[in-house]
Amino acid sequence: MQANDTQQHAVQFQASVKKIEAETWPVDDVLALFDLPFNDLMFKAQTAHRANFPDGDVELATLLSIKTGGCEEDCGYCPQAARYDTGVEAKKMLDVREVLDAAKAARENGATRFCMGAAWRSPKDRDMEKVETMVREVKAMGLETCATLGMLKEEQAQRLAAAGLDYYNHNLDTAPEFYSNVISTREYQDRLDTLGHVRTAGLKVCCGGIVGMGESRRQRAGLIAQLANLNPYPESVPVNHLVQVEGTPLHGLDPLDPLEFVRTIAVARITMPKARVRLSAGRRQMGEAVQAMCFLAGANSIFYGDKLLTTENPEAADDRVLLDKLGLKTRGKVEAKAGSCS
Ligand code: SAM
Ligand code: DTB
Ligand code: SF4
Repeated sequence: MQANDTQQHAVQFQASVKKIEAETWPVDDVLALFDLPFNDLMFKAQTAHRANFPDGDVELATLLSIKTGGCEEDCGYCPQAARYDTGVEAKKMLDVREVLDAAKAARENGATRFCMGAAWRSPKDRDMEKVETMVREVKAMGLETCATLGMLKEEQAQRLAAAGLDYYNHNLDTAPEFYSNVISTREYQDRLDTLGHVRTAGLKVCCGGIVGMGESRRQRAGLIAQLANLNPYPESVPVNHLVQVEGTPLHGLDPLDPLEFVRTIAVARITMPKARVRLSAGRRQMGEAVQAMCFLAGANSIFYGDKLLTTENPEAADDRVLLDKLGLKTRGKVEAKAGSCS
């Protein structure tokens, strides 16, 4: 090959790499996965799952609402928005001690990740110190730490990273073109900006969305494409089934076909093969058979504990029975560290 040919070849190669980086998963390709015959989709998802997670274990993550209710945002699905009459009372932030007690109980129950959620549009600078203490001390117990506090400024993400936070959860929630049907008080781009600050701070990204909000299959594919095209894609992908709460604008929608939820999990697994795909909100309404199909489709993480933030989750004891029935191992138990908060 002549030198010129070689250079031209290198330029062409670079261009094709750039294109791949720019959009690894066009929406049409993701939609084509959704449209596969169910068994073909499940086979592809199982193949990706086994190749990337040969142990096949399930991660147990426990959630705690550290600041409940009274939120100024208008997310149409959310029982914690102050403007909807849902019966959720606004409370002040928990004390560090209460959070550590809950983290200890989660660890004793077998959880390896502890996720602290706050009903904020974004944390106020005056709240940061207390949250940092929570993160530092939960981390010292040997648990992986995750927080979901709303939009972050770059400096806030850096502070959380310095406190020892492992993951930051911030969801894209839905496809860009459906977003304004659900939320008006912040933009899709605001969410992408927060995710950028989280990455720059060196935190791992936990980012997913909600299905069953009246979106089309193409829009579900649009959400997954957005997530899969993040570069790199999130380490953790929570797929929430809308929990319909009376008083929220999305209450009373026709329920999503459960097989469509299973398809969404499978497509997340195929397009983000190394991510922990979390079967998140909505498990209580799903029943065992649908959950079992979700595990088969590649879900390998759950929220574990009888409460999500404000709504019910299956009892931990029932989850242990289900995992046992399915012969699913859980991710290694955290051993209590000597000298850690007890
Ligand atoms: N306030 C912060 C925020 O919005 O980023 C953090 C907490 S917020 C409750 C975290 C996520 O929970 C939302 O982005 C949404 O994906 C999910 N969520 C809230 N209400 C839900 C519901 N009723 N059903 C399913 N998922 C829900
Ligand atoms: C996520 O994606 N789902 C969790 C967690 N991240 C914070 C929250 C689900 C909330 C369900 C409604 C509630 O309990 O208030
Ligand atoms: Fe507030 Fe978060 Fe609920 Fe939206 S999802 S209303 S930001 S707590």
